[in-house]
Amino acid sequence: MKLIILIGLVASICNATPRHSKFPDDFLFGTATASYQIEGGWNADDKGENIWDRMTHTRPEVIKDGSNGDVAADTYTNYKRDVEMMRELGLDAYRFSLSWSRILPNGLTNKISEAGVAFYNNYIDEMLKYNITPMVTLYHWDLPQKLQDFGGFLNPDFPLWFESYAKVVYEKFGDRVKHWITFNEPREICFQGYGDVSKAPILNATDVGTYYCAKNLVLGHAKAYHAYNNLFKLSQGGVCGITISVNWVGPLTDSEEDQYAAEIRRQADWGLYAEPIFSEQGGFPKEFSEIVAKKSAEQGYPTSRLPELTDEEKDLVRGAADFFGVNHYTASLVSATEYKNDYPIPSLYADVDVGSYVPPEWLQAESAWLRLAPDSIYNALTHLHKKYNGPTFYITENGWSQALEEGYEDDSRIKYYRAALNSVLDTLHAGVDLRGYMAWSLMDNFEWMQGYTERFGLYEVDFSSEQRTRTPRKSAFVYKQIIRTREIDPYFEPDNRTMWIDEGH
Ligand code: GBH
Repeated sequence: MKLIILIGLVASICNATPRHSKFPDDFLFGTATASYQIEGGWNADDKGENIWDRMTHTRPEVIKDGSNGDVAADTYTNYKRDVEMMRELGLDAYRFSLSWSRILPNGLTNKISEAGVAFYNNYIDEMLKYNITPMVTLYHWDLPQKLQDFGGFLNPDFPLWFESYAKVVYEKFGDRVKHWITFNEPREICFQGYGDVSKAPILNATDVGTYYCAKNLVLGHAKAYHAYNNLFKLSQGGVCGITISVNWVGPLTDSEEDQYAAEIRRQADWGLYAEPIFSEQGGFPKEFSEIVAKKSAEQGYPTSRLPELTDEEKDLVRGAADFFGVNHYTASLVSATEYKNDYPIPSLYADVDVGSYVPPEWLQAESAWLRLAPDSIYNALTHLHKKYNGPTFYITENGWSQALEEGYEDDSRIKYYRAALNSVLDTLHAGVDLRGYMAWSLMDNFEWMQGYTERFGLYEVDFSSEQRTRTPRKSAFVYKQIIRTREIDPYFEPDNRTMWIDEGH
């Protein structure tokens, strides 16, 4: 009798939150990586130097373990093993990025590297042999150094440089690549690279770096989008979008002040890049623009530190995306008055002027900024869905870090992926047009300023071995099972550590 009551109780708890239980058959499951983080071959053949080569070679002290991506996971030689891992996992898709200076050693199109193009041709063809859909990012942070010498994203010609590079790429690979992403994470490029010191080129122009970069970035994106639409889409039939990092930012309390504070923070974090492209009215986010304009005037600037887009520029950028790529990892709660930090004045976060709080009960990853925040995918995507009138989405990154000692047993990563994928199911159930999910990452790689001290891989990489040996972690088996069955079994445990390739992959 008691047992029956217990079973009934357990069953009713499990049913308490009704879930959309299966992923659609055509939902794209994949993993993601980025060129500088995995490729190595930093000076192979005629590859040109990029800003990460330059920074890690001249300022190794800015990287936690003094390391660099000179060899990384050596995908430049191991690309067939990468594709074998994709087959082991049973991936539908694989997202990776192109190294601009591997294709155009000087950044400009006067010289195209045959060896660089051949490398990507081989990588892509190897995926297609096994029906794995390539999803290609044109820019994941490794700008040709030559272009940085001219100011990089701050040069008004940046949009033209990017458009020319994009045309070369569509021309070379567009017969086989049907999913294009222009930029990975504008905020990390502009704020962290130009407005701060946490990504190359560590410019620390806190006053205007982020904002000038944002303008040229969205213009460059729009030019590359239109180049695809006007010159390639008809014959190649693909889609082109952009990936923006959207961590959930909610109000700490229900008060109007906190809700407004959260909105301002969202406008500064991702609205700067999403609003000009996806909103109906176009241009930079309204309230945040007004704040920056007002502060700039008080600070004695002749014009707002956040430049305006002209009407013509607004028209060029508005609607310039076939899909919205979302990189999502975590969440925070924002307060109008509490938990404020000191920020340099003027700077983006001084402009935003809100406090932010992370509940200690949210499970902490190895990365200081990363926690498992409940329902954060659902919260972020349903918010964007409403705000921007139901665009098509892909989750282009989502993942969890552990310390390098942790090895095979990555139960916290498994917990994170299950929670995230349940949130994806809730998002689908809410009617959001979400077409795919890319786990970050296929394998351990160079984690930017953290070097090799934080590991995001479904596969562990032995960076001390010549072959950069890749070994599946427990999470790899769990993800494989989810992809195969199209559902999340909360109790699934792999039998042993031996990987295999299913028939048909
Ligand atoms: C992604 O960015 C990147 O696209 C990918 O290359 C990277 O490997 C992956 O995340 C994992 O980090 O240290 O407090 O200054 C995710 C967004 C935003 C996460 C900046 C790290 C640093 C916060 N990133 N954040 S802090």
